Amino acid sequence: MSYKSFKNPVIRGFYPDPSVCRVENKYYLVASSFQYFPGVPLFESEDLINWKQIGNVLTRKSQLPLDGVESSCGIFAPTIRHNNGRFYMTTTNVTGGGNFYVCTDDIYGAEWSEPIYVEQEGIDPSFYFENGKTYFMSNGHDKDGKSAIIQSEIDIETGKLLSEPRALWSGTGGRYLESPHLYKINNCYYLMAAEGGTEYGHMVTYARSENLWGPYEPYAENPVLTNRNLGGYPIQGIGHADLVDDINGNRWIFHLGFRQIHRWLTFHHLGREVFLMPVDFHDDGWFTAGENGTTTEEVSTDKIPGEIIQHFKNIFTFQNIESYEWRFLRNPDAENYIFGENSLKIKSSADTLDSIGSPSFIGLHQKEFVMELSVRITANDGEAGVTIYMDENHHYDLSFNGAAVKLKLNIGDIKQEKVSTPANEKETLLKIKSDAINYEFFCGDTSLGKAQTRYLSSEVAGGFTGVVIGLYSQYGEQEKFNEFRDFKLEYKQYNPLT
Ligand code: 6LW
Repeated sequence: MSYKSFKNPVIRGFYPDPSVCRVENKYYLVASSFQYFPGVPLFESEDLINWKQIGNVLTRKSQLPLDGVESSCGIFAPTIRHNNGRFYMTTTNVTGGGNFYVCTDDIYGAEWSEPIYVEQEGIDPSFYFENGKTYFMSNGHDKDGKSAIIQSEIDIETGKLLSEPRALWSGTGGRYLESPHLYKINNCYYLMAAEGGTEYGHMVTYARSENLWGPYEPYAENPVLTNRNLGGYPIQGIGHADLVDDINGNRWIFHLGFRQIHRWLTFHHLGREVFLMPVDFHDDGWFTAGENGTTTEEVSTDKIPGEIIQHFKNIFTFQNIESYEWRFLRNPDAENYIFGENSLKIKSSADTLDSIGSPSFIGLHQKEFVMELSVRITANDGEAGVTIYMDENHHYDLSFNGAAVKLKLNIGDIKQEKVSTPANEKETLLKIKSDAINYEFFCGDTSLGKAQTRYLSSEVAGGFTGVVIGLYSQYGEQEKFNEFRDFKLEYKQYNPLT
């Protein structure tokens, strides 16, 4: 037997709430996107461990109205499923419209449909298809007002409820019962959920039944997967999971987790990422997951062919970034951005990085603790720069206005212009280097100082997102573009255990 080892997370950076489906030998995965546009990034894989983004599901304002949406609101957890040749993605816009789904017959080509709304309470909607019927589940409440996973039958053409939502299971008593997914495996229904909240107490639990509507019997050893008892381990917050089978009949659990910045520092700023562990079904019909019910950074398995090599994209330049990898804040004005061969021009909008509007900002999710970034900026109007952005109240900005390079730190109510150094040329070179603990900011080769990663973490900023590295323009008054050239972002893998 040949053992293959792969590294977690398999998708790195802020891509929370993964949901996966397989069609023949290809897997498709979606993640939450909150206030970012386009919404619900879509990935593809042929081997479970190498993932490539192939687009985004929500690409139009009519599907994704985000005006004035607060950070970490907007689009919550999605589910992707394939039925009768059609892909469906369901999610919640918590700021407007609630639960809805979109569909496409061609995941590589046409854009997805307009939203079809479903009048069912709760978040984390999911589908189960059987015998021409569609069942729709979400988190919600039972008749007594207690948290429960609820399910209705819907008309898949119109989204109309064909039955009242009914409670299926109330979990094991953990807070925030959410993330329901239903599967039929070997003639038995399995209802999986997450509990404990998406922080250090997060966990995956499940129950099973011979009947679609229950009663559901909980797995006696719940939680089936959690790292909540692994103090000091760098991977935490394991939960919100989806099962998928491969073409050889092996089963896998995709789920979210996060990497804390150091064994003894319980902060994470890269957001919740995508992890993968094997699942084992036993003769009694119950399943176990992961390594003794936990998620590890290094996974050794005989279920992935030995010849498959895990690659990560570690260098990002204007030439190799796919258009759909860029993230904008809320609904952007496309006229503020001009893409060239090795250049990007950005014109200020009326909004700034400190607002919940749509500042002129175009970003990439930070994928590794250790990175080196450089970009050449020609400033023509207002301020142009690079921001290490968690939300409007938590961001570090390295900026240039044609006269000075400034490092500005924004940590909640504390805002400090840490350094300002004169730079009289119209063009300057900005650099940022980071490790798990600090960012260091440079004008050319001159260091302007450091700022700690922890103040941009979810533990400090709150919310559900992770750091996005943004190129921005603001405070322009003449409708002129600032120009960014020679952008290079290079990552190194790093294990906080070593
Ligand atoms: C998501 C919920 C959760 O909808 O956090 O960790 C919410 N799980 O299931 C936002 O990501």
